[in-house]
Amino acid sequence: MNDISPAPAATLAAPTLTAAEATVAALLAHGLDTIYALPGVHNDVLFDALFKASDRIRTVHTRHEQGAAYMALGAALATGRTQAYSVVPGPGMLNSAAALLTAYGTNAPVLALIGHIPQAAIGRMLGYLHEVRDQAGILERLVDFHAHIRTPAEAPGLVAAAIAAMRRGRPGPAALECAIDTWGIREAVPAAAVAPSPAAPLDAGAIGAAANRLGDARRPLIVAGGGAQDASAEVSELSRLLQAPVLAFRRGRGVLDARNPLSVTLPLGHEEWAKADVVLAIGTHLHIPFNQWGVDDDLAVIRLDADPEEPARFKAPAVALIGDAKPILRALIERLPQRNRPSRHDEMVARQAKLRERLTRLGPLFAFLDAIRAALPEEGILVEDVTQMAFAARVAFPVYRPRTYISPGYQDNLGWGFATALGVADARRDVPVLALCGDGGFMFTANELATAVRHRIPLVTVVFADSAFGNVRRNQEERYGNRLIACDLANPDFVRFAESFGAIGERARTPNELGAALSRAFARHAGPTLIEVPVGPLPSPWEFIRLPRVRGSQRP
Ligand SMILES: Cc1ncc(C[n+]2csc(CCOP(=O)(O)OP(=O)(O)O)c2C)c(N)n1
Ligand SMILES: [Mg+2]
Repeated sequence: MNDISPAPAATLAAPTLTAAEATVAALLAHGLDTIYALPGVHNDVLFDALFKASDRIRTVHTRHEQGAAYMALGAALATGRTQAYSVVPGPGMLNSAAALLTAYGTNAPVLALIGHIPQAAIGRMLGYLHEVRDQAGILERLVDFHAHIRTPAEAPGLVAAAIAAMRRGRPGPAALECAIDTWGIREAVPAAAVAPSPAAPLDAGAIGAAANRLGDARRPLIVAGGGAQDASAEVSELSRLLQAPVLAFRRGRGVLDARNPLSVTLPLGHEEWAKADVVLAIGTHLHIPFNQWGVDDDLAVIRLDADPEEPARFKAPAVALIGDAKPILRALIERLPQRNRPSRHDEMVARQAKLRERLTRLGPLFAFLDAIRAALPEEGILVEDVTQMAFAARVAFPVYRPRTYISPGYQDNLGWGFATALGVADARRDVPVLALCGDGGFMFTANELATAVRHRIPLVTVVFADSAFGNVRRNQEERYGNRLIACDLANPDFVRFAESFGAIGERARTPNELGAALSRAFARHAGPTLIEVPVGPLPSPWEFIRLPRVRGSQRP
């Protein structure tokens, strides 16, 4: 992990910089213009360097380290660009760890800049402030690339190596540590090297094989995951040529516009999986289809993934395409045998209408989602927390564009939503952003309302307040003989809570009231708004999500 070639020797012309200044200069050279951060003595010199560069890089400080890391994560997921956060070692680093874990799970390029105890004391357990056993070892488990800045001269090279590693193969987070007494060392520093990102060569043989399989397919299906987000045009074209439905659950939503009848969520995707003969899976673990719906030898699964190890993890693929989805799909489309397929438009329109009819069984879940969709402009971004409302949204909320539906993916990390949405809204101040939260999840990072007010972040947060970890409560009711434990919640008055921070607070009791409150908030687009929606027990969305095995007999 530390196999970084040393930075080139400084020339006489190189300016003298502190390690902190060199690190900030390297961030700037890579186009970063914001750092989410919470200060402390270990990083004072870094913050001083950020002060001096504040005309070029904004420092957005939060009220807890998890807020800083989630904001960087949100900004990365919304933009696809590298984002950074900085926190103190030990407790600061650990406070940010769940966000780093979720950045790993969502392949988000988040760079963590973590302080450290004095260089000479590392590993000696002398009881220094914020000392933790083997901080590097902890970080190495959470990220793919980790390094330690030991001198100013090596800072530019290490920043460049971290950023290159975050883009190479399967993208993801990286961490750089620097000791309290290293940040301020001054020496000649070479100019910040900008990491080139060479395009990976395409495997023409594999692309040709995939094109032939798909061209011959009787009933092809495309499954889009987070790795397909930047290949929306290509996925859409391939879907049209093959008349193949595109299934997305969480992180692939919006890759194919939901207004296209070939765009499907789990219920129709499940029906398609049962009948498909060839599946093209793009940037997804295929976790639900493989583990819940089953797979057999009559189904040829073509995997396209940035991670060369991913395709064979569960079952050897028919064809593996390794690399970025966009150029590979472009080449695949060019190689696709010409074949006129009958349009599935009318069939899919009818099936979509039937499904929407069934989804109305979700009652208030469906009606509130409908009101949100009507109020949120098509370029608006929805960030889901882990709540019944979001579980329903995954199957019932239409998403029109890529990167407009932000989900924690397989971590399903309760409480990430509000702070992550703050990062989304900070990085995309040009579009409306909505956080969809339950009362349980919102309170994980509700303190960051202060951050939203301080930095005037125009986020609109909807809190569905059922005074419960409602999803947990339903499980206890249905599966554990109604033995309710640890699931009831005492809430603040969320409207007054928001107002006490200087945010706008509103209460909406019906879908109509919610729609009106949302329209007012989006029109204001200034500072944070919190809308409380008091609800009772909600209908279960799980019949649309937990679907039965339809292929193969073996359990995995
Ligand atoms: C970090 C984390 N802790 C716990 C859970 C388990 N969990 C999933 S949903 C849920 C309840 C969420 O409550 P709330 O946000 O109020 O939404 P509701 O279910 O009431 O709609 C819990 C505790 C989780 N997914 N992630
Ligand atoms: Mg709740």
